[in-house]
Amino acid sequence: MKLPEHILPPTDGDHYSGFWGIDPLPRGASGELLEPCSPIDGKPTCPIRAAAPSQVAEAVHAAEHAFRQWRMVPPPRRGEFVREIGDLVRENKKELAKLITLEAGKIPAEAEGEIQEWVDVCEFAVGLSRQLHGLTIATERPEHCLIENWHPLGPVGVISAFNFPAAVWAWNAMIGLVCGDPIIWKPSEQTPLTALACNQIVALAAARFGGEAPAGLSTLVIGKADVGSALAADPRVPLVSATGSVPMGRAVAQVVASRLGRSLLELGGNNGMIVTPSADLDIAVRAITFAAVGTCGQRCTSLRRLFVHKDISGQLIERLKTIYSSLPIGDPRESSTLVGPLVNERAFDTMQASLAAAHDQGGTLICGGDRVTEGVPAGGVYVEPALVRLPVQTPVMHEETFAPLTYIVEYENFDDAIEMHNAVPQGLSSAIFTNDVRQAHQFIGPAGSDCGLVGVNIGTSGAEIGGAFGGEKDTGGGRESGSDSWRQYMRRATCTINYGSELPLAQGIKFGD
Ligand code: UN1
Repeated sequence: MKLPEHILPPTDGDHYSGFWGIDPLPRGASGELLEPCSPIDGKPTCPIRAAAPSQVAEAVHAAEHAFRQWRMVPPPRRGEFVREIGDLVRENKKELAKLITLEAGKIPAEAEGEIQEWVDVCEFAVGLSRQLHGLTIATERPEHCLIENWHPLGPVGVISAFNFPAAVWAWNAMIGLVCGDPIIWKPSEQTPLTALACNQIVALAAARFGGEAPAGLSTLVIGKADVGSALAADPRVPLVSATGSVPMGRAVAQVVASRLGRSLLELGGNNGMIVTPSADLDIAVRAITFAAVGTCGQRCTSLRRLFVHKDISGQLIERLKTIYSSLPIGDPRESSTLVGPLVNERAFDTMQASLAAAHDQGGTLICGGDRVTEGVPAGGVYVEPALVRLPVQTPVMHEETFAPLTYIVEYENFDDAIEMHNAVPQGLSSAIFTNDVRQAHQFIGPAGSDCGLVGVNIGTSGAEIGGAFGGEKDTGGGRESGSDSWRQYMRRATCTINYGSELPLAQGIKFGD
């Protein structure tokens, strides 16, 4: 695949540099040489010189410097910068999506959808730039005024995963930028070209914007876990937003907490759906299919667990079996493909291990699970989406397997279904299919789904950017993107102003009067 050179920074000798700010030239990275491969065919995409952990400190230093300037730029003007970014993203949507296809193996519709999330969050952030508001609060003291000011927080570290190589950074970066924060980004080492292109878009926007966007405002530090650890450990980074596995998030959170920094975690999901007898099965099967096999089951919001009422399970399973068995699997660059590759061999091994465990735990394979080798590019890891029926929710269902693997368990009693749904360590996304208004409200109510994202008659994946995105329990508790997530990227100052000539003390205290 020809790379869209015009949106990538120039190569540094024979490789790209993984240390790259918004100033015009990449600086030499001095870490190890990374050689990521495309999930499509296992071929190397491009050699990247990783940033050394010491270069993280350099990036943070530059970000601190940029912060002093950027925090004084009025928020709506910062919004104009993000608008410039959004315009460039629109112009380059297809090229950016091609990089996601190359590095993450997504089909174009989903890769372009991911870039559209970036456009959407730019628009959200531009509007937000005029709405970063605090409260005025009633004060107990005469001739006093009590107000909240929201101020920029400082450099924000963003650690993102391979499966959403642009959008997750964009949620954090676009909101962080309008809030007045510089961004230091450690992307997945699987997707460096996408990261380089995204940062190049920011650099181009900075050039259009003029000197108001300082060097150091947006920096990329590509590397392995040591680079992420250096970012998490740096006391000059008040907020670290990390997306990825639960063990990664636990490690990052502990390091950040030990220096009393803030972390914003978006970790594993093990998302479930309840299908009740009144469900509209025509839309349910479509929702299940997109949620379970879209992105080859490699979204944190992918559907993994289905709880189906016993009266409809037979027909639902038959319909899903027919669809799962006829899905076009293959090269994501072909327009007919709906299921692209898994990211690597390890993902396939993990899926096989889960299938074996499910079998040992009493599961029956309804369809799928085999490797596909015919009619797909050699060197890629292609697999048939699998559907497994289990008598009860067994231990394997408590784990997130990042692959197109759907477990089905029958239920009889609705309360039991909710109980089973909530009985896993993760709490990201959830859904119910029902036309029963009571069950729908029970599911979205306080004793219903315990997840951060709760859908009625929709699938678990594909959240809009306008809502706060994230989940509970092992998912980490963070909320990114829309609603009032912006507050995490700012600090709150409670300001009390005495405009009188007396000095009344709070709580009516008299002190030496
Ligand atoms: C992720 O998989 O890390 O809701 C993010 C969705 C997308 C984001 C997924 N908007 O599926």
